[in-house]
Amino acid sequence: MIDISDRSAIDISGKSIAVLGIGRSGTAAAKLGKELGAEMFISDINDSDKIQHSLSELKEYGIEGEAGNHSDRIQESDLIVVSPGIPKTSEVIREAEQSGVPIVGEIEFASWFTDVAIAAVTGSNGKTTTVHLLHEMCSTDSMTSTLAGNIGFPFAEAVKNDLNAPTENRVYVLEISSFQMEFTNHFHPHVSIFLNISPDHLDRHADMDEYISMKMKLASNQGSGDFIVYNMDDAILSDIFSTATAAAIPFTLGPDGKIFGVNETKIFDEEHATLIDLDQIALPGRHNLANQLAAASAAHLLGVDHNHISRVMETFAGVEHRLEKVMDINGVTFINDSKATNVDAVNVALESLSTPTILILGGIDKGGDFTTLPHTHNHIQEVIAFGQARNQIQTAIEDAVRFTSVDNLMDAVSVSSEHAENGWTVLLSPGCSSFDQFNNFEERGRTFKKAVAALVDSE
Ligand code: UMA
Repeated sequence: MIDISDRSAIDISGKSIAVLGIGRSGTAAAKLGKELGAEMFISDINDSDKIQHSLSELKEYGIEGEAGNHSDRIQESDLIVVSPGIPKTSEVIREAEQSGVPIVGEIEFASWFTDVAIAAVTGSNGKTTTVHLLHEMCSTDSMTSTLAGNIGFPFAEAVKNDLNAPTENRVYVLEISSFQMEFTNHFHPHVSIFLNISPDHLDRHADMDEYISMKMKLASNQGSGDFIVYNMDDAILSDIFSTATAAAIPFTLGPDGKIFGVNETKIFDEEHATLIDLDQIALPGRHNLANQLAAASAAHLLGVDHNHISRVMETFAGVEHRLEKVMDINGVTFINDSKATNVDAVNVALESLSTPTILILGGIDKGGDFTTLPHTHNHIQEVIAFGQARNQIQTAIEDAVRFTSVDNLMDAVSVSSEHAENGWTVLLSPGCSSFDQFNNFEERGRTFKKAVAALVDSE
């Protein structure tokens, strides 16, 4: 077995390592380990065409694997690397825990092989927008930023690329989910960024306390010289970080942020110099202002010039699948917010709109409460629900607003276009994960956009 207690002494060369899950993370971790001289074996409980395709690609790379079951070979390895989608309650993990083989997540594994500074963003909502903003802010003449993690580009792949072509003055900007923190020991961001905490993934984590404690692991190895950027408007975060050992840097939508403050008209810095006028910021919405402040504070700590930070704020218009305007058809605006996989994100999307709205919800429920949506947001005219959670959503919505149940997203788009009136918005903000009908939220968002485009073609 590999002794992982001392990070600086970890040596995987010649050791046998089993990787669980042949998705993006698992594939990248297996290739990274192979590159570093370990004997890699990869295993997936499912046996789809896609997995078979990945297996043959990995075989060409010199990595053996299996699909359809997790064999005993896993428990005989020196180390197990787990993909984020595999819960710690799964059978294969329980067996591994009994056999005593050390288990780490893909993020932890990758982090052993780089000393590049890491800025890691977590939170229930806004992570994707914030990492994109921070990545733009850290892409300067003197700094190279690599964006990786939960956004879909595995950290292990980024680290492997850098082994082959190391770049000076690099920073890794990582989006980190609670799943990715389940098996970490030494993972150590230089700057950790905590956006907000609200109920999410309660189908995976035992309860809210466990969910919060997974997120907090992001800061557990930080010490003097490191920074925790946190949202002091969030009661849970504010409570936790008032006693942090790493320098805690609060941001807020008010004037009292540590690095930047906000008043009615502008964001200003510690010297009270204007960073930017609020009406010059390209990305609308108060929730996005919080994301901008988080990214700007982290960028400042990483040494980025304020002129460059404000230039990014002036030009950054948003991220695909996150409140993305698709098009206007006959006075109806279609918005793709497929990245909203929990009810809190749906609330944020609805708060940013004031027009009469048809809300499309559905997918696999993650323990969210849909009941309050039509009562909190009076502009909802109708809820259309699709997929596995649609009956559950119907029960929650009751007769608060018009309700239509459909099989799939394509049907939801076509019903919405029949029901929407001039001046209305059709918002896909599903509040659920996508895996009942799609590979991921990106595929769900693209399907929505195609279905909307098809409405134009059919006219
Ligand atoms: N599997 C097993 N054994 C099991 C259970 C599952 O082998 O007991 C297999 C599955 O069959 C599957 C693989 O494990 O083939 C699943 O791996 P994965 O779900 O970790 O998929 P990846 O492609 O590696 O994607 C992961 C993240 N997925 C999840 O956290 C669910 C991606 O985040 C991330 O972009 C990617 O790594 C790159 O690092 C997606 C996500 O939905 C976007 N994240 C959640 C969210 O944002 O809400 C947390």
